[in-house]
Amino acid sequence: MGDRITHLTKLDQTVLKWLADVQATVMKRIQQKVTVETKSNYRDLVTNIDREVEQYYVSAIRMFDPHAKILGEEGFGDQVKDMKGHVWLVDPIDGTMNFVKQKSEFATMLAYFEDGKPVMAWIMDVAQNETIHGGPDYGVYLNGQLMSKQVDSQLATGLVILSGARLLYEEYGFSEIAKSALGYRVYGSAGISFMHVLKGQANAYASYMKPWDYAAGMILSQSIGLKVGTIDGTPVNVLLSSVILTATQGTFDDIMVLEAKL
Ligand code: 2AM
Ligand code: CA
Ligand code: CA
Ligand code: CA
Repeated sequence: MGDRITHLTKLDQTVLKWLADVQATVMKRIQQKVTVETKSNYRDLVTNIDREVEQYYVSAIRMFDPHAKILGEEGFGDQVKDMKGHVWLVDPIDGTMNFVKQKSEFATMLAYFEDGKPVMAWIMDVAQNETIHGGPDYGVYLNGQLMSKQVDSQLATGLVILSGARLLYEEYGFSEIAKSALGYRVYGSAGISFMHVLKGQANAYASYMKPWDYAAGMILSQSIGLKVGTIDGTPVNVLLSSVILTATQGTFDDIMVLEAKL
């Protein structure tokens, strides 16, 4: 076990250095001209910074872990078909619209698996220079400070964070969840949303997400004792997009009761 912790500590320190590099570069580049393009539709934005950061991660991972497979949103990694061996999931800029319009409330995320087993994850709130990092055998840290498990809570007593589009179009029972909670919030970044739940500021976060949107948040949530699952109760397959719910146990159960009534 001592060897395992040494190995995880080295991994953590290595990735934290990459994150410090990315943080400094992104906050400098954000003051210069950012090239914004659209992908699948006019609201689906990508910038030169999203691409540059992903390329940085891909070359850093290749150097550190040459046999690893990398699944990155912007496509500079590999075609990952299974979770065998070392697999990294990368979201270079999460909340690109916030990045472009607010220059705040966007994240950068990495998740690392060995033979399908969650090992370590990192979510950085880039503008705040705040990172939540850790894993199931390592503990969960906020900027290097061990985080404690939150107290359990019910849906009616706290905030839930939801995807704006799903709420607006009343999909997946999101409006029922919002009505049953004390209050609801929409942040426009999966990473920032996960951070709020990890810190105990919200009871739950639910959104339709792609693998790189939720892989890191899922690992950190499970490692701190939060419940993570798909909203329809099917097992999570981290290579597939689905509606993922992360919540305290009590709130998770309350939301699943609502979902069963839909
Ligand atoms: P992105 O900025 O990395 O694309 C915004 O609502 C949140 O949802 C962000 O975390 C954003 O990630 C993600 N997102 C954007 N488009 C999405 C889509 N079509 N499906 C799922 N998540 C999406
Ligand atoms: Ca995107
Ligand atoms: Ca994302
Ligand atoms: Ca992204």
